[in-house]
Amino acid sequence: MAGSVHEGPEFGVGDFVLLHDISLDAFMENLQLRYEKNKIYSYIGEVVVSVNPYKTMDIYNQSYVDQYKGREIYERPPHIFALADSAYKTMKRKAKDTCIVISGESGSGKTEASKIIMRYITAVTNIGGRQEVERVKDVLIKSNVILEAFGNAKTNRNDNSSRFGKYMDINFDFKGDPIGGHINNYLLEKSRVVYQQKGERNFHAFYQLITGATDPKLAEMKLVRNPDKYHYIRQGGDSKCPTINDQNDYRSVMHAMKTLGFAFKHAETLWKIVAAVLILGNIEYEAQDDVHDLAEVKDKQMLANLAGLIEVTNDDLNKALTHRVIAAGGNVVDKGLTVSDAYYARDAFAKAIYDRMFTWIVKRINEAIDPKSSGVEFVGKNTVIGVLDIYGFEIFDNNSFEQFCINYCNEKLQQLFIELVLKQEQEEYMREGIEWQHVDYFNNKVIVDLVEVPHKGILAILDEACLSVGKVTDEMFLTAMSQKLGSNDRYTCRQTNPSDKTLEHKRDFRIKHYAGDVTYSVIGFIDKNRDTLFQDFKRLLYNSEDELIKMMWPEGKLSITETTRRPATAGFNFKNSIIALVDRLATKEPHYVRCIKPNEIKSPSKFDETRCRHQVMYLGLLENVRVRRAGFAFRAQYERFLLRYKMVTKYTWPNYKGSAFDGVKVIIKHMGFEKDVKYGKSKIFIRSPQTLFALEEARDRFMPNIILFIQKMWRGGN
Ligand code: AD9
Ligand code: MG
Repeated sequence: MAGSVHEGPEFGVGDFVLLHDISLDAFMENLQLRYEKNKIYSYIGEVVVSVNPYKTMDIYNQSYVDQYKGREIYERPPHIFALADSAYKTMKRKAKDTCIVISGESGSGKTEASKIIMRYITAVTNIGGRQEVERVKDVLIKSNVILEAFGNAKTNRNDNSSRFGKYMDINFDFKGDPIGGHINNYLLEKSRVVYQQKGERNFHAFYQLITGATDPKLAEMKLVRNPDKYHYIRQGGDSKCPTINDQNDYRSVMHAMKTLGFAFKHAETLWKIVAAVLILGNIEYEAQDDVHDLAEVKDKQMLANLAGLIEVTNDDLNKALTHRVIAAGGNVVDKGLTVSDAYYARDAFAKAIYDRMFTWIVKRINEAIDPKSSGVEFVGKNTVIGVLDIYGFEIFDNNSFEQFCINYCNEKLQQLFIELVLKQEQEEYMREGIEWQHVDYFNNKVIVDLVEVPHKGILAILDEACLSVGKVTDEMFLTAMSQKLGSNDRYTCRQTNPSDKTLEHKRDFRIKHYAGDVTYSVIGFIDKNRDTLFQDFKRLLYNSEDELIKMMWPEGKLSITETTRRPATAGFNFKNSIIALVDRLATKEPHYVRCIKPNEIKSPSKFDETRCRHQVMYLGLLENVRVRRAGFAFRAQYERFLLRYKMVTKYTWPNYKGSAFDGVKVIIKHMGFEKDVKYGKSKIFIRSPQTLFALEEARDRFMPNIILFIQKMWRGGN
């Protein structure tokens, strides 16, 4: 392995800050060169840029762990281990909470990166070999297996795509050993439960159950071992995915549940819910008669099977699937559903029951990893490293409410990134007593405000539309939005007048995001934001004989007259959870991994320049380089600097007698770099990359002499 961040010209520059020319072209050229030379990691200062290799790389073994452990970032070629180590060191040495924010589009390698970080942390901790700590590590790693089974799916972009956002805190004791953690999950893509696009699958759990469960178990659940028999999991076409072994994964999930201490009965219920969703998807309706179009379940046996799985009575289930109880003027009345309403209700039911199960699983995992119950003796301050693996910016052909939420989340994270990177730089200069220069950058606060400000933001306008009485359509919401936001230059309404037959009827709006323009179709916004599940289903599940299902639906206890208050909307909840997340991240010292997907075909050798360029632009990487370059390209503590470069002058080699500060000054003077550096309280700051290059080259030149010197010493000593 080459020595330092300066790996030699054939690999380009390891740190983009060291580019001679800061332009998008130069950035892309370097990124591509490095990728082609199998250098999947690079830096922008302390930010790691990672390009998905789409092949197994032998760069995560113990020898790599040893080479990065305890080192400073610039001392070794770029690697995600260096970032993990830096976060860990800050946490341990300064007893400061840190976080690692991983971003990038679907399939760019975020989840893999988060797992590599976890593995590094488990590899460098618990030197004392405490058994309780080993157990905690095992539990933390196994929790992923369960979460991925229920929250990941094959999509057209990624065979193992996380369909939820995840933030995980890992808690450490004063020795720096992991003692537990906590997970927050964000917005599971529950629409997938009832619908998948061509080429995509439902959540892995469905296929795991069907291929992995034993024959008697399947028979007990009234399932057959053929995924194509189930409407909810066959819409994408192919239920098999060559890179996934559902049968083995089922066993791993069962094993992981055991390791995490899930009660056997609870694990059974989870699979029964998965089975129930499969059967629910096959429930069909027919009209009772020609006049009313009132829905009736076609297959009564199927209904009974479903009732058996979720342990409710046939009658109650039948009623919930075909009727709605409504409170009208103090009276409670049963209203039959039309066939199309009944299908709508069925799908809403399937989504809600799965979503609620996922939330319960996260809660249960949190109990298993709770530091207080980990059994590790807990003394002194407990610090955390938070790892955020969350959906990247999404621009599809058709963008809806989900993309709107995801992109809003990315705007928030981008804002935090800009503020923190600048803030960190500013604070460091202040700490070191160095004059700060103002840097111009695009502050995306205007876009965040457009979405989230009270009363006037898009989410507020949407909530207002959802809460108003009478029938509100998506188009009415669009009109209201355009009236209030018409003058905002980040917003464009693309609605056309439906009576003008010469035009295609458009019901879109466009937002100028920091990452580019995105057009959202307004269709479905009201419905998705309201996210209503009829009280009938909640009551049904609350009355289940299965203790766990009952526990998942406490609000089913309320009677119809008690539940007139509308539950908070999906947008409102999402906004609050993201604001809380950002607040939480802001209190920690951040580290960033920016992931790039090199091509659309999962190829280990194709660098699709256009696609990569686009990602570099919307991740704001060039801006990041500029911010970093505006100040000083490089900085290092005096002791470290002297140790690394003392061989470049005869005055400092082999040992300098004075202080490290004086030694550094001798080197800089000798090399003629005085104009390019500033001396802080504990660090030297170097303005231009060329100076660092020259130092590294000088070091490389003197290295052979040093080896000779050491050999001589050895011989002399023997
Ligand atoms: V999504 O937004 O959840 O759809 P991610 O999480 O960004 O997406 P993921 O980590 O799942 O992507 O990576 C996608 C695939 O790329 C993995 O399943 C691996 O096959 C491949 N990958 C990613 N990173 C690495 C790596 N460091 N080494 C080898 C990798 N393969
Ligand atoms: Mg992922």
